[in-house]
Amino acid sequence: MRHLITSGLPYINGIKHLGNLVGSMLPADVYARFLRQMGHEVLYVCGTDEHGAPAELAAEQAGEPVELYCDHVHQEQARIYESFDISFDIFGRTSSSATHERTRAIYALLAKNGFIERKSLKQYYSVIDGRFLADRYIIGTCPKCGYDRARGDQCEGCSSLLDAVELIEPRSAISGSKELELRETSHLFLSLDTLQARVETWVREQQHWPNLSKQIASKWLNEGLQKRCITRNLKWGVKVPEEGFEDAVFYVWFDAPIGYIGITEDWASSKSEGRSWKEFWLDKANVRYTQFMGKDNLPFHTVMFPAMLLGADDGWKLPDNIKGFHWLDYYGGKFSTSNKRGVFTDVALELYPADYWRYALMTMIPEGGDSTFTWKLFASTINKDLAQVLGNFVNRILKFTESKFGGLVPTVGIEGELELRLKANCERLVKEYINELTALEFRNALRSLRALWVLGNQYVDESAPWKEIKTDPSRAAVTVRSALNLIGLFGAASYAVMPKTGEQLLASVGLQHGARTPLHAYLSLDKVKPATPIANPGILFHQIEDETVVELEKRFGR
Ligand code: B3M
Ligand code: ZN
Repeated sequence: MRHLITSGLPYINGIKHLGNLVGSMLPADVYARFLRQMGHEVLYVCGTDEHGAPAELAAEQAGEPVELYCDHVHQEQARIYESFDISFDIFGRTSSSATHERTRAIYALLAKNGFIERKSLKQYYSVIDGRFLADRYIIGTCPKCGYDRARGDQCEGCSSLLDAVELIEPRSAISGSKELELRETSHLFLSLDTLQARVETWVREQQHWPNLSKQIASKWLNEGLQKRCITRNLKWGVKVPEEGFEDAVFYVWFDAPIGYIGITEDWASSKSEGRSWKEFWLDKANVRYTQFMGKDNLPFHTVMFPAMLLGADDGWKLPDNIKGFHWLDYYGGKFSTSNKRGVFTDVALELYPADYWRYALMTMIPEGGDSTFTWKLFASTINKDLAQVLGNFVNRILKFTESKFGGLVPTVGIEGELELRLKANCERLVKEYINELTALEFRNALRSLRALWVLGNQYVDESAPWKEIKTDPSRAAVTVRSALNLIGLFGAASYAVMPKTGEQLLASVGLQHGARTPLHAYLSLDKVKPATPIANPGILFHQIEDETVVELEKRFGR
């Protein structure tokens, strides 16, 4: 079984905040690393989503031509994710020719199969802005719930999908102007209504999806699918292969998910050494496909993209599992790119190493509902879990090995009752951890990981090797050897969440991270060879003091 993993393609209009990272790329990376470590073949595909009006407008604001703007932001985003150790097999771009061509090919199949309709449409043209306004650039009151800042494509108040003309009291989000004219232009529509039955049948088979994904899919299906316009009057985007559409491009949500395929094609042609993208997209039975994304992207992934692939009817692989996340808030309010509120991925890395963020964010992941980031919570997570539990255990054992055993893994001594119990407990927790990661239950998995580290401290507190060394040195040797093996186990188990730390822990006891060494292999607590010299990396995690928290709150707001 090959695993295909995708995370929602980050939009190109700037540097993303931590909420974006924890709601898609980070959990996808933890899953990808975990699967590779367990011996599975994994292809993790992601990239920037580059088309649409927001890209045009962001480029305009930056004073750059849109192509150049996208080049810059793509490079910048790629650099940041690399620094977060996100292990993409490729971080591509929807602006590449592969995605453009694949979009037109899928469009052609949909047209051939009768799922495309041509209709003329009245669309808002803003006289002041001198352009047609894409749906999300029209703001008004939601006809369904009355929220007064609903966007023309979707209401954030009730998450209904909308058509801009349905909005009450529409105005331009760019200039605020109410001088809008409805002008008639010709557009292409995807017949989601005629595809509804196929999508429904498919969704009904997806009982194993997380509840959030099932709920959103059912909500959309129960409302009844409507024909959806898939063209826009913009310059920047995928050209439409139809006469009369020379001034139009495809709607960004039409080509963006096709980007998963196009980017896989780019992977195959540039980095795969002869592999074909078809092995992942046209070999249904031998691929397991898992998607990660924020909840606002769920309607498109649970219904619209599947509808497109089902309608294209060419043997496409559909996702087996779709994991959506709620919002990570900043002090109870939204992280906001436009208002520069919260912590952004570039700045975060200037403050603390990637593993601090990866661990802390994974413990706060908005899985069952929205969750909140505060600096106090961040600091206490680093201090309590990483510094006081994991770091403290590792540092005191390595130091003790240096001072009492000449820095070598002890050779003498026979295991006793305590070690048997320790192994049984490790086995139980590692099994839980593996099951939880497999089930994409990240909160539970992180709790199991921490519980595993706690076992280490409990074990050495109980054996007290600093006393044993005086009364029964061979007992002390057993304790230290077992504890050094625990460091190996902790390294392997932590690796998916904190890759650098994981590798460092393994290296400290003379082990190497092997992509194909499954976690079970460390459970016997005998992988660390007696007489191996240890390598003490020093303090692994630094505590974050209260004064620092106050400073950070001052700098970033609260
Ligand atoms: N670009 C996510 C966003 O930035 C969106 C995901 C596309 S996934 C095909 O809102
Ligand atoms: Zn609403």
